[in-house]
Amino acid sequence: MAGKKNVTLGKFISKILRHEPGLIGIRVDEHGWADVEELIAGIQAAGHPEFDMAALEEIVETNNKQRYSFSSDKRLIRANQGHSIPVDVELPATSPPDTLWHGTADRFVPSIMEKGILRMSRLYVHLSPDEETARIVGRRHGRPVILRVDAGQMEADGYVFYLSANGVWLTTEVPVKYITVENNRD
Ligand code: HQG
Repeated sequence: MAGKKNVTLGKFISKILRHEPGLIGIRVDEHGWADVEELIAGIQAAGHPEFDMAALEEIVETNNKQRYSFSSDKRLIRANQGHSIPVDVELPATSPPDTLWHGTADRFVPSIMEKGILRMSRLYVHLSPDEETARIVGRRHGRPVILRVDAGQMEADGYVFYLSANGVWLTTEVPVKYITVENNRD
């Protein structure tokens, strides 16, 4: 079980690795990798003097969504997906299942059904392999609505999909014609 402190530190690490490495004065390379020693030193200096490699390893291993990966020698670390900074985490293009799901909040649906699902501040639109996961994602923003995405037809029409190391499906956009609003049973 990840403790409360680890959840807080995990969120801090996500923010650093996906959005703002400068927050603790470090850099990530073009593939999203940060130097583990620099990350640890930066987090220590940011008010967590007890933070060390063992604590980082525990967070990486117990993270509920497997958000981070070490390089094989454990000298580098990166977020598996979710970036807003422009990095290439070298995801292979992967054939999606026929149907994928996107969880959003009810207030976004009119705009989505006009413009499609856009990547907003992130590098990709995030799609879930099942409705339950999509519902959890949608709930983060408000009253959840589940959108069914015709990924099979999108692929047939030339859209490329990527599967992150932690099971999130990514693509650049989902035009309206591939979206169906599911009945909201929440
Ligand atoms: C919405 C979490 C208006 C979109 C989750 C979403 C996920 C539009 C919000 C990952 C729109 C962006 C990503 C349009 C899209 N008009 N609203 N045309 N197109 N939106 O957080 O997908 O915990 O950037 O529906 O589990 O919610 O961080 O994306 O509601 O995998 O690892 O704009 O974040 O993972 O919100 O979540 P986000 P998301 P982590």
